[in-house]
Amino acid sequence: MTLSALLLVDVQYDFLPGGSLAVQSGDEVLPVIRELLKGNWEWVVASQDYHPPKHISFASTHSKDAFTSIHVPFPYAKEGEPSTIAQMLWPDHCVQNTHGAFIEESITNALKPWFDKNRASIIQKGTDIRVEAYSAFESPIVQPEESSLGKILKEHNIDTLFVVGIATDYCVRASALDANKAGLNVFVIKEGVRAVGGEVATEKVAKEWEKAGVRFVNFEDDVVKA
Ligand code: VGL
Ligand code: ZN
Repeated sequence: MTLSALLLVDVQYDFLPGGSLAVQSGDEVLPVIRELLKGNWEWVVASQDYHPPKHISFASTHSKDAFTSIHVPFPYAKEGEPSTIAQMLWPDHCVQNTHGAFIEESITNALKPWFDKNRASIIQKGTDIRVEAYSAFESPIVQPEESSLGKILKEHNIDTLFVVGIATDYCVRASALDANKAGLNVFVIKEGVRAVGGEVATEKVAKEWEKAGVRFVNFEDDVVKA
């Protein structure tokens, strides 16, 4: 038997139109996600990018321009690994306890029945001021299957994960790849994701997913309804 969970990646105000790191057409994922939340899932997880002020990924922290890249120390480097990593710099976004960090209201409301049934969880990430965390599995700090999300999914015998949210080329990309590494069958739903880098970035990520075995499917595909 297949047990499926739905992962909503960072459906937060700062990634939606009007937000500090707004993704073009990001709001188009909202009706798709509301529809999916009417489905029959074993578990629903919402990830929340949740940075402290002065986070390492903020351009302002380094007095640099956003959307440039620098090298920063990586405190979790293992022996023999480089002690610095490339870090893309972003506008301040999803700062803890600010409006931009909230999960969008219609999605929050649609999640309520799942929490009432005790079949949902929120995973906060990027809470360590020193490290970026694109993946809901908190990569690269922990192994995907050992992360809190990995444990939740294992506990509930989930073998299949459907993924939607923002942004395709960062947090959705990393979360889907980590889910695949954790041994799950992973389906990303096209209509339910949008990329910072638009179509070009989406195609690049789609190729990477294909190589890894992550499937990039349409909402109407039978597999989504199953
Ligand atoms: C994300 C950039 C910075 C994302 C989060 O949710 O894809 N992108 N932080
Ligand atoms: Zn972030």
